[in-house]
Amino acid sequence: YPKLQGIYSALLTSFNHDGTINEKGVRELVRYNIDVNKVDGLYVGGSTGENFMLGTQEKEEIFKIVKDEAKDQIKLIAQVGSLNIKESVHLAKFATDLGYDSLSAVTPFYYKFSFAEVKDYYNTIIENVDNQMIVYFIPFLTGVNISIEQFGELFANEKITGCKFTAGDFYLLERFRKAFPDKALFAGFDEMMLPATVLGVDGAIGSTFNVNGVRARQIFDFAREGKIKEALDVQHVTNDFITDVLKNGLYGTLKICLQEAGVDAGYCRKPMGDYSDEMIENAKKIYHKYF
Ligand code: HMN
Repeated sequence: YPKLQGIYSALLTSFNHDGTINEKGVRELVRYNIDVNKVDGLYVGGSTGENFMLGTQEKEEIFKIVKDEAKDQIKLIAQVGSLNIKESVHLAKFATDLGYDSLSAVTPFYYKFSFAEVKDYYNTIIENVDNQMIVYFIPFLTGVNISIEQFGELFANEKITGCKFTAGDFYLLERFRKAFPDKALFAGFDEMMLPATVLGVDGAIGSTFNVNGVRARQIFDFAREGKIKEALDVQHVTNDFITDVLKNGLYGTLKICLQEAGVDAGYCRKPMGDYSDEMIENAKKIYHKYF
């Protein structure tokens, strides 16, 4: 399987006000990421896609629309992880048949699964599909930690080819890089992209790249060229932006920013709340301050 690398937006999902998928909006989000953010790929069905609040058919629909819009212009990763492993297996086949370049699955969460169970989950999802798997490691939301030794056990399956590392533990990140130089390692926290790049990640997957993708690429490229001062200057502006966005509500603010940029990014899905007038005002100000 080809090794993935570069800048990937964790794709937002555009919803109508009633919570149904806004197909036109999803297409516009894909186009904006390709044409304006100039990403190398998209991570579809992740946290940012509000995936864990969706039904199976809705997940299928999003995978279909995104592939249909992106064609082969960029790489596509389908996040298929779910507590319903039958659904994961089904979606893994579905996305592979559509031509997705890789699968990814969040570590199974909520119940305290043993590592043996986590390992079996990954092996089961990937078993009957001709595709690769990127482990989605996000301990602050799942409560699931994986040690270097355990990553080694997962990688005993050659179809498991990488990790999306959404954690601030740079010691673990460095140990991972040293232990698995050939595995695709993606940074997951946009606000820590510079240090992660210095430690040798192959790319980054982030929510804020939907709006701030151009700066993300600059940080990545500067850091890889050893131009740390230049990279840090861009990271500082990026983190001013991210701090403002997080304060105002992450996904909603990104969507309102995109609306200011002419993209029909729509609403968030319940249980996420509606936009208040104040939130909309703030988000518009944020957009025009940084773009
Ligand atoms: C996804 O699955 O949607 C993303 O890849 C997750 C990604 O790591 C983002 N994490 C979350 O939204 C929880 C980050 O881009 C994050 O939003 C950003 O660094 C701001 O904190």
